[in-house]
Amino acid sequence: MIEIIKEHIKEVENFSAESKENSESFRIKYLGKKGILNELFKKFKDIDANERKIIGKEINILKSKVKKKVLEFQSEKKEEENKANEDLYKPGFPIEFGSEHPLNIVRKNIIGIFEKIGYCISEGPEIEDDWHNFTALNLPKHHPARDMQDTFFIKRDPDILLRTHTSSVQIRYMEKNSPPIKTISPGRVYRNEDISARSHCLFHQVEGLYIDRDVSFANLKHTIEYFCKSMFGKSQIRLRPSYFPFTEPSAEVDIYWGLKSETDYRITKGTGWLEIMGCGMVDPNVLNNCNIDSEKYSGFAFGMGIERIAMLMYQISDIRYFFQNDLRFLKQFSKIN
Ligand code: 2NL
Repeated sequence: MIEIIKEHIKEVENFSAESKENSESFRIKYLGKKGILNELFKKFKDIDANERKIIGKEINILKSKVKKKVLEFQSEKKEEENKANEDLYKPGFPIEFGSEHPLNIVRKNIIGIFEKIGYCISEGPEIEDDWHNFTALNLPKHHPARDMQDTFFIKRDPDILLRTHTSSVQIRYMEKNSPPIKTISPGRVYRNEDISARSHCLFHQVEGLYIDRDVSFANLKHTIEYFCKSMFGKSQIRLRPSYFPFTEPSAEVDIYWGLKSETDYRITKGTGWLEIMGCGMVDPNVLNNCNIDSEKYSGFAFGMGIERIAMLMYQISDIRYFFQNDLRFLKQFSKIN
């Protein structure tokens, strides 16, 4: 008897149904009322007690193999039916629209404004060497901005670091191109700020650079006025003397925001004026460092923090909102409601 059962097991294992009828007759042959399994169970009753254990086990193996095969056919059949019933005209599942990050919206706005007046976009590595981040920018070896406090170093001697401004991109651009140069460099920058609840290490910046014959401070002022008018709808600005190692003279740009609302009072500390960026005439040393003849060419540069501009545009009170990825915050910038 054991041979007969083993024979059946082999047959079941090798069976594959070519058609619906085929699989149905297979099911009846084994699982039907007068099927093979029932017949085997009938005979099982008359078997010697010492053989029962082994034969019972084999019959059960056969039964489970048959059941598995039958289930396989059934699921195959269902799949085919589902495919046949698929309605190709059915509308798609609704997709939830995401929203653009406010920093991205503002970055694109800024870029668009400068592209209109002929600036190209330049990008570069976030991991920089000492030359492009510091030395070429006229930052002497012991300048405080180079301090461990402000810079994330990846490696020392030679120094490899996370760029602290996107000026490094513009150094690279000047090394590869000759004037006239008109480029803006948006990107991430890193500062090793003191550890406190309010501190953060990643910022976004846009820097601009224009180099040609006879570029003047008046050109710089006019460009910034154009930018402020396009970005904020306000063009009353003032340039306050300032200092950057890479520009001379240097200035801080304030925009007249006005004092129409309580928020205006709060954000301008009651003065109506708001600082929005830094700028200056590119220091001749910087031009020479990039093999641009400072006797022949001059230029201006400016830099602004995207977070700061976005906070003004959208009246965001805390910079940390940008990095928390709280959907309640982010959804407010959706174009589709
Ligand atoms: C700020 C001030 C500034 C620059 C960036 C620059 C770049 C080159 C040469 C000279 Cl390659 N200058 N960039 C100049 C003045 C100010 O940024 O407050 N940024 C957030």
